[in-house]
Amino acid sequence: MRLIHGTPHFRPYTSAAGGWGSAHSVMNILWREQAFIKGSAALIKQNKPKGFACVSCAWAKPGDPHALEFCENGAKATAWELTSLRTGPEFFQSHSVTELRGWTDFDLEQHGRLTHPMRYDTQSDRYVKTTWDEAAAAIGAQLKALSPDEVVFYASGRASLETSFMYQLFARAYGTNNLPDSSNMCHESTSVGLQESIGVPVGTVTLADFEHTDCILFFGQNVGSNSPRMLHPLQEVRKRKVPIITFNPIRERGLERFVNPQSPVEMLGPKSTAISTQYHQVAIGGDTAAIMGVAKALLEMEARAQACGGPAVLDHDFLAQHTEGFPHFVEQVQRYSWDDLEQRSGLTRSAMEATATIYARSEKVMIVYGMGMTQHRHGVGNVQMLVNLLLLRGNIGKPGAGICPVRGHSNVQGQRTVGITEDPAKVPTDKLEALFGFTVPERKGLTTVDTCEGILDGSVKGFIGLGGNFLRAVPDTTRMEPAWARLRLNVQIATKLNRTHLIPGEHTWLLPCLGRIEIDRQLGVEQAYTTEDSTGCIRAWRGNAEPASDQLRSETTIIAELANAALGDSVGVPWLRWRHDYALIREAISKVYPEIFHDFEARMWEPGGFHRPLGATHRQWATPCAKARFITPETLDEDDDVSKGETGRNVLQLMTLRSNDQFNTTVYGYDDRFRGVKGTRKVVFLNRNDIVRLGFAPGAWVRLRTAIEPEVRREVGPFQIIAYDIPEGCAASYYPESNPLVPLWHYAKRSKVPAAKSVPVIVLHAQPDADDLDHAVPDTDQIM
Ligand SMILES: Nc1nc2c(c(=O)[nH]1)N[C@H]1C(S)=C(S)[C@@H](COP(=O)(O)OP(=O)(O)OC[C@H]3O[C@@H](n4cnc5c(=O)[nH]c(N)nc54)[C@H](O)[C@@H]3O)O[C@H]1N2
Ligand SMILES: Nc1nc2c(c(=O)[nH]1)N[C@H]1C(S)=C(S)[C@@H](COP(=O)(O)OP(=O)(O)OC[C@H]3O[C@@H](n4cnc5c(=O)[nH]c(N)nc54)[C@H](O)[C@@H]3O)O[C@H]1N2
Ligand SMILES: [Mo]
Repeated sequence: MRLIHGTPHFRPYTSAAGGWGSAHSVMNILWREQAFIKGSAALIKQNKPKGFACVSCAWAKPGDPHALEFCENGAKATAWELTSLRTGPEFFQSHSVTELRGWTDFDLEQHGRLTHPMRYDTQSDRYVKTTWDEAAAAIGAQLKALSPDEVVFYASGRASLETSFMYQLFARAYGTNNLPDSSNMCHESTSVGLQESIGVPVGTVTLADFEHTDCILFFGQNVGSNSPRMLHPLQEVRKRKVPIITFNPIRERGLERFVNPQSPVEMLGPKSTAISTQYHQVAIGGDTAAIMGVAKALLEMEARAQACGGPAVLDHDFLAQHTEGFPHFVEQVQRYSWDDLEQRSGLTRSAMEATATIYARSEKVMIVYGMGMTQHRHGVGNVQMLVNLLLLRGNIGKPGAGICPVRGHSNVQGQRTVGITEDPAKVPTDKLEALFGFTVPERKGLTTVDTCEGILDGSVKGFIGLGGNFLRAVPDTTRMEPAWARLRLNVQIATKLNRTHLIPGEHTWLLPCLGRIEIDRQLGVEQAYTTEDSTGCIRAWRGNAEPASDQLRSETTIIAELANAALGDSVGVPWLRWRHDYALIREAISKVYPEIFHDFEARMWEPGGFHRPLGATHRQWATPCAKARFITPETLDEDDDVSKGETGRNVLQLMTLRSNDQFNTTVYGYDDRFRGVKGTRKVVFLNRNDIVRLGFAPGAWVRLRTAIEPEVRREVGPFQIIAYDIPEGCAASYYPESNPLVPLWHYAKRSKVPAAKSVPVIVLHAQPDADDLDHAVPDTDQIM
């Protein structure tokens, strides 16, 4: 079943990000989801005090919001949740699970919101209606029969602080630290890297810093699609003539030009704002070398300044007083010749010097970054190199400066703050034990990659998913699916049907929950809940739309009831009472984390919320040496995997990306407007010289095969080649379609984030599937 498409085509996108294209795209999805009236009413309250928090990304919302405080993709996420379409018991009666496995990600979710609790029935191969009581009792009994270390409690990053706190308490009271989450595939390289370097696991920049900064460096983050509300502060910054220097293998539209779709003047006039003042198309995985190059240029400038008695380029006072490891960093930088650095980064010496010149001239520099840095074998090293660059001129711990990881899911940072982590050393276990009268298990739990390994080897037998689409988001999906089917217990708390729900285990339950935009009434009282954004800002929200079905329960209620069924009153957590009044959960949170959450109930309603305290923002470094640390990678070329497989010039580095029409595994449509792609996702972007050199032509159908560990066949396709402005030796295709290419073991050292941005691949000739021919693209040669 295919619901949309139109004729696919590729045409270079020449307009700015935002603008009429964005407005048009929002109208389209509101109509398609039949959510025009409900959706439009909701959008007015999006990201407003007493309104609801956008369910899309984690970018900060201002305390004094604009009249319409949402972006194109936030509006799509709202329409997606408020859709009038439903996936109820009749739907499951008409479609077997085997049949549904043949549906696309788009078609599955497009069918609308789940409405009833469902149980998988093996005999009929269908989901059948069940009751909440039956589900809770059966799941509770299964959990009692399994040993705690065999069960995994996964969290995608949307659930509120209240739900997340309760969820980790449930897992730990049950007896395990198996609490993997989506950040294990995302910004874990940040949590590990920043903690080691500056003593905090999160970014130091707040929205206010954008008002003071005088230079922004932007690495590997696609702001136009993935955090478009940030385009507003960026536009303000550009109006002050502040330089923005971007490092990205491809020229992302949102990083080039922007028209604010909410400004009538800009929409009707010819003007757009140029975002990046320098744009460096670094090779995939070449950032460490590029930053080394910038540092090398700075050291050379410093030497010249010293020789002629000019003002210092580096902040020597800061380096002496606040840092450790600077001499070793200098040694390492000096080890590399400009030739080495040019070759590894794919940039010219003059590009790196041009960055250094602006950097040296600026007093308050911030660095913004995303998955282009963290999802590499050397993801942690990448993050630490960004810190090293900032430390050279004291750019952490003063207004307008700092490090700014752009988080993904809207509460992914917050769920970690309240204890969702596999590492018990990161939670105040003494407080949990004193308050709730149970012993927190000492053994470290499983991360996402560990969980996959456990599923493959059979040691993980039970899985509870608090949101997400685990089996589609993880690496090596072709290997994972058959193993997943051996799970004894599979419980999925979700809003829409996705592929993870369609590989049932022995006992499988699909539990539909309220979305964040919906009113959550408990004993007649509308509940509020809280989230933490990418800038460490915590605030309260309330849903404002009527629920999609009267059968839906809040995530908090569902967890309380499962915990009660599995544990009863064997621990001192009043699960059932908490379910009815979320203020009680907040009270518990503030007892466990008083430094962050004191006076929680009052402060959460402050306009703009409140910030969690972060030592690094006032130069108190919670590292073992009480200083900020230069941590320098020992080599530029840490990704030595290529030597383990195919070698030579036919191996390309593949990055797996999001289109402008998806939220992770949720596919809103088949267009990637800013990259000029319409009507298809089955494409691979290649440099024209590589296409010719490898004996292909634009528009050719190919398969991609992983070029490491050749004994395991990892392949995807057929995809069509698009000739694109991407560095030679690099390739790009869409996530999650290309996840089967990422070997499970191919993850960032130390953080275990799958290296989804550097997969060595080779390209093979292929025939299109019959179905694909209907959607073949006539004009693939036209792009860029
Ligand atoms: N609309 C929408 N919003 C989202 C999401 C979504 O899917 N849709 N997902 C959310 C989530 S969970 C997350 S984590 C974020 C993800 O947001 P991003 O961090 O922007 O993630 P990606 O789309 O994977 O894009 C990574 C960017 O890094 C670049 N890149 C890739 N490899 C390299 C490299 O080696 N070096 C450099 N310098 N750049 C590189 C790519 O060209 C691309 O521009 O967005 C969140 N927001
Ligand atoms: N190859 C490759 N793989 C990647 C990435 C990549 O760039 N490349 N990115 C990685 C990243 S950064 C991330 S964060 C992960 C994402 O991994 P996940 O967080 O596991 O996946 P999502 O696609 O965000 O989950 C979508 C599902 O969440 C459910 N859902 C939506 N809203 C709610 C809600 O309010 N409550 C509940 N209970 N359920 C809800 C819906 O059923 C929907 O189908 O993927 C990772 N995988
Ligand atoms: Mo993410």
